[in-house]
Amino acid sequence: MSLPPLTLYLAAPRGFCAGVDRAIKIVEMALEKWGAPVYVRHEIVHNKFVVDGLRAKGAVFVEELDECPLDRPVVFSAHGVPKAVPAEAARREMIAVDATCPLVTKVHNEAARHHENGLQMIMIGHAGHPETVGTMGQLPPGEVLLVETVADVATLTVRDPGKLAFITQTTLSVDDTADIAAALKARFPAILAPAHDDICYATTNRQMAVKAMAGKIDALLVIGAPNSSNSKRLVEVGANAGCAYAQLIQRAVDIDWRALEGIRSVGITAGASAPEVLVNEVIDAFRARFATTVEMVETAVETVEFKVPRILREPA
Ligand code: 2E7
Ligand code: F3S
Repeated sequence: MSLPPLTLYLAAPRGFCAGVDRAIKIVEMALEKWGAPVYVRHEIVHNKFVVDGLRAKGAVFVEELDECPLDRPVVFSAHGVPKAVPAEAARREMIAVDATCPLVTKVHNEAARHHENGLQMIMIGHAGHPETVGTMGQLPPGEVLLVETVADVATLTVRDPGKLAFITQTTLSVDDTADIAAALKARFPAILAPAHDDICYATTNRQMAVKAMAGKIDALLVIGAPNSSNSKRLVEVGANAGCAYAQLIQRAVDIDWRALEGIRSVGITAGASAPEVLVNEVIDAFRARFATTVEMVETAVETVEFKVPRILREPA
């Protein structure tokens, strides 16, 4: 029996960004340097496959510092931590390695600089997400106000409309953020803005590739975790760009084959925390069911790399 034909469009860039590469390397190098167990505060990146792999090598994942013994190293996840967390680790005299993405640290520094200049901050982000919690936690309570939607802008109560700046989470929808930033500028004309926003290159590039493939595909599958902000944004971008069927899947086993019946072209991308082995697993699952042709939709080439912290480059 011959298999039905199907074209798989593969987004490029997709998958791991430089911050994720670095964060995973930090945990691996910490395990090499100090042996197991190495504690990691929060999932190093939001991917079960990555977390399970590191757990098998001796990493122990916890949510709070007080779950870590004093005599073992602790790594802070790529999403960043409130200022109180490294301060508490230092007070406890723990070895702490910070895997916060340098592009998140840049936003932390931006917030601190505005605060020193007497500005109150407004953060565009998602409530409760660890990056938002970490960035807001760089400043004292009340100094960073959160907005999630254009509607939130109208209800903000600020200290002084003439002394404001805004920052953003790095993994937001580029288009939604532009709308919220415009609403902020309309309501507070004096607000200081980042050059564009604080959305990182990886988020921007992955969204751009999805937009480029949207017109060619009947369905979009985004490989990523349900708690991965950047992955969820890719599903939304696909839906907004006209994909009638856009789904987040963690692995090939999550594909709803019945929903794909009769479909002839599928777009595949992966969030910044999803490893390429899972993309290959999904491609193989298609090859088993369809006469599959794979085509690349490449909208950017990424060359960004980040160094690991010095403590891991020095001998033990
Ligand atoms: C850190 C940051 O782990 P992720 O899925 O995280 P998000 O923030 O998208 O939920 O992806 C990698 C990553 C992205 N941003 C890590 Cl601040
Ligand atoms: Fe950093 Fe962006 Fe990746 S903030 S961890 S480069 S998705």
